[in-house]
Amino acid sequence: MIDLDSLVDVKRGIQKKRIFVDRELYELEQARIFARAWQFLTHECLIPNIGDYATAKMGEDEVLVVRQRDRTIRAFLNVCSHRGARVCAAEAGNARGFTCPYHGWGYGLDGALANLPFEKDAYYSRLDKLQHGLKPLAKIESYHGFVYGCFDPHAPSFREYLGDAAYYLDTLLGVPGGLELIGPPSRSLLKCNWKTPAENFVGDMYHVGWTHAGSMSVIAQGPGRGLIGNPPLPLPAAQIGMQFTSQRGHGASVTYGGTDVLCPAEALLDLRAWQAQRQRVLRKTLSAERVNLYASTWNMTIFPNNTFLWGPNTFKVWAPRGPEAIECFTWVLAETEMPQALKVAISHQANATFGTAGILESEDSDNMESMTLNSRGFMSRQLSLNAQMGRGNEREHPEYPGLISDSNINEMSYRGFYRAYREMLKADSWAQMNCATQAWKRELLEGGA
Ligand code: UNU
Ligand code: FES
Ligand code: FE
Repeated sequence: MIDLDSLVDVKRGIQKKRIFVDRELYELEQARIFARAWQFLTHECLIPNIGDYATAKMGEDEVLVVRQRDRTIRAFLNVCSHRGARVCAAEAGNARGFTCPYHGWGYGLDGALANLPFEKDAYYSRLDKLQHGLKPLAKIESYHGFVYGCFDPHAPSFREYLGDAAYYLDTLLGVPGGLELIGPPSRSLLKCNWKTPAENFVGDMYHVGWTHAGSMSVIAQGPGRGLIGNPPLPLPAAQIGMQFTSQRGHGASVTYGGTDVLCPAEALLDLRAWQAQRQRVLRKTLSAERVNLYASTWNMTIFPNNTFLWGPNTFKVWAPRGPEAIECFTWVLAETEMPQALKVAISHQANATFGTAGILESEDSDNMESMTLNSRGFMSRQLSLNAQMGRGNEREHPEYPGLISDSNINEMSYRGFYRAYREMLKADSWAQMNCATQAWKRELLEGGA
């Protein structure tokens, strides 16, 4: 039996290093997190037409997401009901149905078994086709065009799952015309535990001026340049940014201004003009705080393993493949109403910085792989991880929901992520989680007291 309280000590803000390599814990994560949490699948704009499909990963399961004849979206395990081969081998495309490459069982767009070879001659019509469709997901929802799925029929709605994080996400998703993803996603394999990127994106601005000092010194523009090498902050921390965390572990670090920090010089003026015009529009309906959030740089994780950068504009899923490996999917994030030329510039920026071969991506990957490999040793894995930065400074805010800290360089959202992680591993049901979470703020606040 795993002693979760000793692996994740919420009050002290520490975790055991073995969380990155332990096989038994990994299996528990599959059962309790990836089989129950909402996970990102695709964006509606990537499967606009009837018969359009994309494959996605939920935990280690492969899922086939399909636009139906009535224009709704359904999703199924990409597993043939006959002998279990992968039904659809392509990453994305358009089809009238799906035929398994092994023995030719044919499924409709709705996942129903439509064609059974030798149905009369060899099965003597005794196989009930209705019982042998593709296994559908329990839940699927489109949130402002972003499609999420869930295997657990008892899970709350995606909006409820977001909780306090919805306020922050809606600030971006609510721009006129909304957001879109540019695909297909690039895919890469990394030798790291899935939590190493999830925790980095949930709120690590600490590493940016240091890990990325090399690439930032070449490409950073504007005020972001001032952070290279982690010099003393030029302003009080509260004027540089904030961090938030929420009940289910979603969180972010927000750096005020500087969304153009990594923007290529030739697109800089266009991007600034676009954002200035957007801010004028948003000011009519949103509070000053929210307009400021729109105009800021974000690192965010939607628990468990969906992360994005607002500013550099990459949107990712870090799908687990065993304790020490992941498959990373990367899309580019853009505002739907942006002119095409600006989307192209953003796409170049995103791929050059945090795409598969992005120069900042490789700096991050080095850290994520070393943290994982370095947790394998018998002695090393008994050490602890420290996420105590900013303890005692977390607080509630009159406008911002959840808990916030008055600095973007902080580890409050790490503590929030691992608090929710431990709770989801421990709880037998959503009711138990809901009961435990009523005290979530108190537990984090008491840690700092
Ligand atoms: O590494 C990061 N998370 C980052 C780097 C975020 C924003 C700008 C640069
Ligand atoms: Fe943070 Fe070493 S300084 S991991
Ligand atoms: Fe980074």
